[in-house]
Amino acid sequence: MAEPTLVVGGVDIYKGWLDGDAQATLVEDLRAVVSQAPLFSPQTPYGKPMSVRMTSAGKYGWYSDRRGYRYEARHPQGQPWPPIPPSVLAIWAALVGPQRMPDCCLINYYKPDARMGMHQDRDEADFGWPVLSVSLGDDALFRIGGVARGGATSSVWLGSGDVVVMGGAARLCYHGIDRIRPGTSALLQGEGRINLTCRVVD
Ligand code: MD3
Ligand code: FE
Repeated sequence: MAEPTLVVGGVDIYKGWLDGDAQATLVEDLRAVVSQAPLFSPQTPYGKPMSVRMTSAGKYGWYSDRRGYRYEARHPQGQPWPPIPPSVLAIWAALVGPQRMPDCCLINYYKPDARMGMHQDRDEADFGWPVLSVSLGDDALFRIGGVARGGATSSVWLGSGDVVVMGGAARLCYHGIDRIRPGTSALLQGEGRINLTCRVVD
């Protein structure tokens, strides 16, 4: 398996894993997903809309409303989620392995003022599988802490084409996105950032 460029808080970061052509192909494939499964703003269990807009591909999509955080087999409009594009699965196969493909590819879209508060990813059944994340578009300030809320954190800027793999002890670390830096990438039409997170759910 490939060696990460750097390891921050136990998370493996592959800087520039995707070249410009690969990034452009991904964006095209994701636009096709979004045309079938439009972006929406999930409500938190506390009733506030999230600032990040989302949709998913795969067997399950991540969803949230007043009833809580969970995975759903259908988009809120009722249709099944589109399949995960082969361009995304290829990244998973290269960095996680080909034995088991992810059940969900969550697509997060950040406008310049969007952020994601510190949280754990714990809605999946088996934390033995890593989460893989792909950054596209503007740079984002990523923050990672420990497995308990509060305590020391480390920050790192993620740029377009960077891939992050969270496995082992890091799988349950608190993490979030403090802010994005608009205008740092020309990949997308206008400002913003896309993040993909691939997860095994069942
Ligand atoms: C560290 N997304 O969708 S990806 C999320 O950039 C999420 O949109 C952020 O956190 C984003 O849940 C961060 C990097 C990431 C994803 C999952 C992790 C880091 C992680 C799980 C455990 C530890
Ligand atoms: Fe997360």
